[in-house]
Amino acid sequence: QNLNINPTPQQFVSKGTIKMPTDFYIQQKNIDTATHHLLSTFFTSNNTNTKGFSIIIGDVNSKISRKLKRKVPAKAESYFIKSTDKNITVIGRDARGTYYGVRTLLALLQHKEIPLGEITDYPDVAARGTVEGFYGTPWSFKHRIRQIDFYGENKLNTYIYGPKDDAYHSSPNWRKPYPENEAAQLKKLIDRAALNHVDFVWAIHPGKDIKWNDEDRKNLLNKFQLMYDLGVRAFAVFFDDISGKGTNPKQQASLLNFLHTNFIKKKKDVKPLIMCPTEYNKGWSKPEGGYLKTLGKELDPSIRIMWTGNTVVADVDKETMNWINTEINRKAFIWWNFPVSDYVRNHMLLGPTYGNGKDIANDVSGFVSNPMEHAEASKIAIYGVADYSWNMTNYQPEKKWLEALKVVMPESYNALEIFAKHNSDLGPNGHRYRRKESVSFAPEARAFLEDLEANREIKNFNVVQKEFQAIVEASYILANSTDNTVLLDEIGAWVAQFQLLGQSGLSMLNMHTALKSENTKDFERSYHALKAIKTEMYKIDREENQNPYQPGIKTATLVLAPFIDKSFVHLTNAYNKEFGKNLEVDANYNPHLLFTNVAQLRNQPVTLRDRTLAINPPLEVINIAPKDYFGFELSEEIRVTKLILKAESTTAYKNLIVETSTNGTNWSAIKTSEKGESLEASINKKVKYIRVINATSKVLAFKINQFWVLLK
Ligand code: LTM
Repeated sequence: QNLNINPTPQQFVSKGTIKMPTDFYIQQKNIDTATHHLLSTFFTSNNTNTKGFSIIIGDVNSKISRKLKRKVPAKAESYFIKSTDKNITVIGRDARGTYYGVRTLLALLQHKEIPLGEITDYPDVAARGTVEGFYGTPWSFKHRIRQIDFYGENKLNTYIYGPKDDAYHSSPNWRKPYPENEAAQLKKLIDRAALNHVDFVWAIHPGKDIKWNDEDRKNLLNKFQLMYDLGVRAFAVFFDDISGKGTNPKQQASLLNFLHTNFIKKKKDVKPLIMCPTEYNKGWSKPEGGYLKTLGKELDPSIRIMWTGNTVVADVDKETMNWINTEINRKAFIWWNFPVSDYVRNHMLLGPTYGNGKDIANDVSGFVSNPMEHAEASKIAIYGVADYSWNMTNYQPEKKWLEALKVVMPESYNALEIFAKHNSDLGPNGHRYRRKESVSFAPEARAFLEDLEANREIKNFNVVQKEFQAIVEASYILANSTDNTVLLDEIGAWVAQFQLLGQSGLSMLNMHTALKSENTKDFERSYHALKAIKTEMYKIDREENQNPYQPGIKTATLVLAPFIDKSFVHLTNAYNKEFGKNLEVDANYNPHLLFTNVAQLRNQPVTLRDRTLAINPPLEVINIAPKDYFGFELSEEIRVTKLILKAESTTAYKNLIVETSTNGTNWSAIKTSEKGESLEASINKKVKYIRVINATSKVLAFKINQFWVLLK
């Protein structure tokens, strides 16, 4: 029997069912405020009295049958439930275990019948949840409240608060207290987390400007105390994405040990520290520098060290864990960079949670997901993370994904499934992290194109037509759904784009039908309709989600959109040939290339918008060795008018030279000037190559916030 509970309980021995009683008699023994509150959400004076169906709830120290207490696993946060036709007993190993037992109990009481039998349950991973650690607009108060409740519902116990764009989390304001209104909201969140048995871990990111002196040690202690006063009982220190003095592992370890001794240990009620290292993935670790080994050796053993895997954005497996755990002398705390989309902001990542090894439960001290700026939409992935980190070996990505869709949209989940299955991949990106998309439709698209290009009868025409119709209908349903308007607010622009894409697919099919029956009037109408739809899509892309990194709204980019484009091009060419016409065939691609020898930039996408050619700004610090360069190789000699570089710190500008070339061998330097925070060059000549080069003999490390050239 499937209990339909997330996360999936470790063991359930079924002994049939009984009809749901109407009245209950609740005996609460040794339960805390959070559990008491949770019980009060279901059991009220309307459905409880001493003659009702008996439910006994307590922990292993309560006065409950010893025989039953022995069945509670000897693991933190575990619980045991026995349900018979006479009564139900819920026993937790500890306060959180009892809370989780009650969560399960309430789920059992949601149906017409109560499942009888025994549930023995515990989490595989100690710390499970999320790290709000992305760049971009931090989640709102309303979203955070919804998240924390969602974590409680899904037995996630950790929310690490570390939004990169919270001024009081990072430099230079980490030293300052939160303004009163923000502090008041944080307090509410911390209280809400306690009510959901979620550890609210407040993270600080001081490494950009930290001074390794007593004053900054005091500043840190002071800020921790302020957060403690707001109710925080768990802390993290992040040293990711920094350069310069702050990256020194000995100093980092010494500071963290200082905080451990002078704050964590003294307080008695605070959890062990969590830290994010500067070399937080294998790709960036330089064993010769001994960074990780130093942390491993010098950090107090209780301090947990975060790790993103073999690269910044990666799935982790046994090998990943073996390598890092040996380096740091402890079990790494996984910071999983999914479904975070701060480096592909024009995409929605709504696919299943998959890719991590199912055999690493004993190798990690924690597993948290870094989500999207879109909190509600991220719940689809987080739901999977809850199950994966609780019951790893039994984790089933697809099943959990379908369940998650139903949880976030209880009415319109079928429409959401159509939308989400085509909006999962990230598109090409600097981290080369990709996700499956349009899995069941991909073979249909391939077969359709093969038939089309071979000028054969299209065998699966109806299947493809049905899919496009479903896309249009699903988009209408979603756009007008009322069962999760918070989600709709986030995905609305993508849904509008998706609907247009579906409509463009239908027009493409009409073009095919018209061509086959030699109906030029119908063909041209559908051709122009498709072009008009594309214009509307272009408008949405230019008007919505205009962030400075990856502006716009992209939908179904892995399979559907290229499929429609290819078919459109093929059909238009065939039509032009057959009827001697000259209808325009769109080729909306960027012919220019990135030109660099910097390994960290090699996969960075280049975008062309109007006449502006830009590198997609990476979020990490880039190390530019002597003579290393980055720039563009144009498709042909083109007049370039202007070059702009905006780095996070302007100190590197004096060490950089802008050069142009017509052949990639002979270079001429262009005069640059510093204007405000930018390095600018006025060029106004025809070139094929243009680059910025490190003209010094030392490595330059800086973040590139903007880099673009203007083409004439
Ligand atoms: O991953 C880590 C440890 N740090 C940052 C994150 O803040 C960011 O969200 C992700 C994804 O872009 N990459 C990082 O480097």
